[in-house]
Amino acid sequence: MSTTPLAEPIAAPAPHERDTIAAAEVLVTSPDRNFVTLRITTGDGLVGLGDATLNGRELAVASYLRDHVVPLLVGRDAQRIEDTWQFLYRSAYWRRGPVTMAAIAAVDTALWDVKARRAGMPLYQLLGGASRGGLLAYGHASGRDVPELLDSVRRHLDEGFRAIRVQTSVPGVRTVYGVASQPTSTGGRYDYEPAQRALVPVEEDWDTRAYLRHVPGVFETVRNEFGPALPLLHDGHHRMRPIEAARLGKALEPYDLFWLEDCTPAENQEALRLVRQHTTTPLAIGEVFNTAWDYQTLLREQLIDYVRGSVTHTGGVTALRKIADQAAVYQIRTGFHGPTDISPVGMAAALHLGLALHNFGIQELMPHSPRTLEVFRTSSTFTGGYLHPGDEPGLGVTYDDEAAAAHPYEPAYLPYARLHDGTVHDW
Ligand code: EZ4
Ligand code: CO
Repeated sequence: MSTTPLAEPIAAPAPHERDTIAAAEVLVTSPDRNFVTLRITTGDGLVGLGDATLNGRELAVASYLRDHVVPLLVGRDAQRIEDTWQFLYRSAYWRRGPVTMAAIAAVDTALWDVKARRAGMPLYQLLGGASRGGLLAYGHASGRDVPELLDSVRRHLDEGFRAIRVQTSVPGVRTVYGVASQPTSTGGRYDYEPAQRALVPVEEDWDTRAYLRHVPGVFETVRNEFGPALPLLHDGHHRMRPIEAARLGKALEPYDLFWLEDCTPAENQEALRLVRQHTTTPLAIGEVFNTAWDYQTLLREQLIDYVRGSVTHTGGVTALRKIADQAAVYQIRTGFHGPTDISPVGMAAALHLGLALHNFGIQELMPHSPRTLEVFRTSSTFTGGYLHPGDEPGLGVTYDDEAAAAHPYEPAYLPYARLHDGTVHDW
């Protein structure tokens, strides 16, 4: 009897000396808000950056990286991005989760930065080249009353925004997600910044029935004031039950929203079936998702129109690109999360990916404060309503150690909400 000889194991070639990861550092800084950054240096001194910021849980990711990932990276081949991703994801045994996936994202993004710098190209060129001239961005207008909201929309138009998210206060509710406490930017921070520096989270209140009564009239006013063409968006921030979300989507149909975001808590994908049956208002979801599996039902059953993940929280460029490609099969487009708690590094990665993807839809933009931009110097631009990552090799972001050192970590938390009877509600 003859037996087929088994193939001998074949090892990948050892990395070229210059491509070996020589160092990986975890950098924590707080220029107006906390950021965690991974910096990888190769044998020949090329540097790559990755964002690992998880708002309100920053030090958990810093520890995950410092204690459990950095020791595994040193000596590995910086060119092998996919292999490193799979190694970090599968070898941990404990899969998924925001801390793990933010840590993997930082490694992945830093390695893409290195690879693009090595190639002497902006990252979007390695991802297939530009599919468009720039990325349509939306900003956050809000108001404590309708006149203040209309002023805020006007100010965003003056600043160049060509798509606007509208959040409004609600009569009878003291504090509402997305509404700035000041009518204008103050202290270098953008209008609405949910995380507060404190040792415990701030408590807010909530009343879904009051919200549902109020919001459609606000959109009617905004639509009448600014005409039919301006793309308007709204974030429900996980506060509604499915039937409530369905009702809001239906009530907003006359005002032609670009999207209704996070209308129900995101972990129950099946909830979107009910919402979808009742409304043609486009739906966006996923800023708290961290893997492709969180989108599985939503994409396969075409229950959403926009994928809200971010490079920072979904396992990096490698993973978010796969999600976007899966979405493309169903004509679902991207609308990546872009709050200030995603650092300029994470933002740059999103811009390179968005520029290259065919099914890019829109990009959220909460401008970073001047102090943040002194630590993270970025080549990205915002002109005429469009974002562009710039044409420097890599991501186009550098990290200023000296500027960063002036801003040590400070505990900060997102708020949380209680109903008027004291019950904790989704925030
Ligand atoms: O509450 O980024 O669409 N944007 C949002 C954000 C999130 C924060 C959480 O860290 O919902 O304002
Ligand atoms: Co949101």
